[in-house]
This record gives sequence, structure tokens and C-alpha cells, in this order.
Amino acid sequence: MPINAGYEYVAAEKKYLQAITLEEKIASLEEMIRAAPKHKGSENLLSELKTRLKKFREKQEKNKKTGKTTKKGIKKEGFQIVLLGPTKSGKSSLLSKLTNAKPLISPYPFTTKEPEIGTLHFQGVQAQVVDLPSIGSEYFDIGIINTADLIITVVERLEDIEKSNSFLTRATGKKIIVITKADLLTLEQQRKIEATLKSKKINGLLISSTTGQGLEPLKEKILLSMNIVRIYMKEPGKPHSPVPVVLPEHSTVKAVAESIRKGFSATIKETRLTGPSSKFSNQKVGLSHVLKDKDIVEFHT
Ligand SMILES: Nc1nc2c(ncn2[C@@H]2O[C@H](COP(=O)(O)OP(=O)(O)O)[C@@H](O)[C@H]2O)c(=O)[nH]1
Ligand SMILES: [Mg+2]
Repeated sequence: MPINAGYEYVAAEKKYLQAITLEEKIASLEEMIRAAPKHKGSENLLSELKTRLKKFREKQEKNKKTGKTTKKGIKKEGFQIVLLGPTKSGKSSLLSKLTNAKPLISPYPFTTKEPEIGTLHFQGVQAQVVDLPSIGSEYFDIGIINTADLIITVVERLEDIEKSNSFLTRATGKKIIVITKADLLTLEQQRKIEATLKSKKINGLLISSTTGQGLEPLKEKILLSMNIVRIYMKEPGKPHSPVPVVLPEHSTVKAVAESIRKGFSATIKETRLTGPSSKFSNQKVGLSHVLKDKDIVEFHT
């Protein structure tokens, strides 16, 4: 990096690149500004960051005024997943397992009155997860289902899928069916459900929020539905970054460079690539090379 940024700056920048909500973006940008090198050569960078921060703060103010966000700030930023299903099917429990959110979980119906939001962090990727008030609840809001990127239908029984489907007629996002409370079923019952899902070609799986069964495979399915690639950065002679840059599928080397900083690709003299899209390790590639998930990219400027 020509501005000679320290580790803290790079870490803050990674957070920024992965931030989903406006609040997260502002927080990580503030960190970047704090950690940015303060010398002649970095003046431009600093002023650019400050301008960006100002814009985000203005946007935040505007959102507050126009009431564009709900009380809880539900706003589609980044990849959005909604949990849909009848009351007591285990949506809030699943939210608390997938994310940092601490929703109210109870044996009583219609406990969730407002959408609860959490952020799923998985292998360097983030997604916003929204736990909707249950179908049939007076608080149920169908609008968000139509625009979500992924709808996870959460049911206790296969027969309940049908009912939820009627809410998906205008939904454009991908779909996953989750059958919950697997821990209450015998192995034989579980096997039957899995066989049915398979024979009906339903993109679904059994989970248990109590035992954790099926949660990792569910996260894998979520990741697959996101149509993204995770690209790891590497500096010569060092291990690659622990956190990837996340980009849409079929992104090029140039897109990765530009995601680090606008105009960065123009400063690159050579790119070395190791991973699924390279023919051999440390392959020299051009800016138009199309990347695959888990590629490791090394830029020489
Ligand atoms: N045994 C078992 N109970 C569960 C599981 N997930 C949720 N529950 C229980 O089911 C009830 C409803 O759960 P909740 O997450 O509030 O459902 P929601 O109404 O869909 O949000 C609560 O009593 C939970 O403890 C699970 O995987 N196994
Ligand atoms: Mg709930």
C-alpha cells in the first residue's frame, strides 16, 4: 500500500468493506480515520475518508427525518435473509443461533411483535437476518418478504410448508426450507423427512436450535445462495488475510483491486494468484481474470 498503512487501518478497512448497515459503515469509517497514517502522503486519503463519512452521516440524518427506517432500523443493506413461518415454529430460536441477536423466545404464540434483526457472520461473510413476527400475527408484514434476497421458511412439520408458500407468490429471493426441532423426532422420523425433501427436490434440511444439529449445513446453504466469491488478499512473503473481500460471483481481479480503493487497479504492476481459478499456484494473471471463491490474490504495485 503506497500510503504505508498500519495493521489497525487495514483491519478497520476490512470491517468497512464488509459493513452492512449504515451504522456499521460509519463506525468502521471512524476507526479508519483514527488509524490512518497522518503524514503528507496520506492527506488525500484522509480527506477522501472524511468526505465519505460526512455523506454517510447526512444519509443517516435524512433516513431519520424521512422515517425511511423502521424503529429498529430495518433497511435492506447487503444480503438480507428473512425467517418466515407459523408461530412457535422456532424462528426466534434460530435467529439467536445464527446471529448475535437476543430475541425473546417463548412457548407462547405470537411473542415476536416487531421484526428482530441480527447479523450472521460466517467465514468472513455477513448477512442481515430478520425474524418476522409470525404468519397470522397482526404484526406480520409481507412487504419485506417480496424484496428479501433469501427467504428461510421455518416449520415444525412438512405439512406447514404449503401454508407459508402462499406468502411467497411475489417473492423474488432464493428459498430454503428449514424443519426445526429435529431433537424431538426419532431417527426414523428424521430419515423419512429427509427422504421426502430429497424426493420432492426441496432445498431444505432438518435442524435443531437446541442441539445445534444442521446449523453448519444451513449456513453453508445460505452461503451458496448468496452468489458471491470470497477473495483473500496476500502480501508477498506473508500468509493471506484471515478475512476475505466479498464480491459478486464472476468478479475480476480488477474489481477486487477497486474494492480496496478506487483507482487502486491502475497502480498494479503484477498480480499473482493461487486458488480454484488458477492453473498452478502463484500464477501471473491480468486484471480481467475472472475469480473463483477462495482465490488468494497478491498485488504488486
Ligand atoms: N426441542 C426444541 N424446542 C425448540 C427448538 N427451537 C425452538 N424451540 C422451542 O419452541 C418454542 C417456540 O420457539 P420460538 O423460537 O420462540 O418460536 P417462534 O415463535 O417461531 O419465534 C420455544 O419454547 C422454544 O424453546 C428446537 O430446536 N428444539
Ligand atoms: Mg418469534
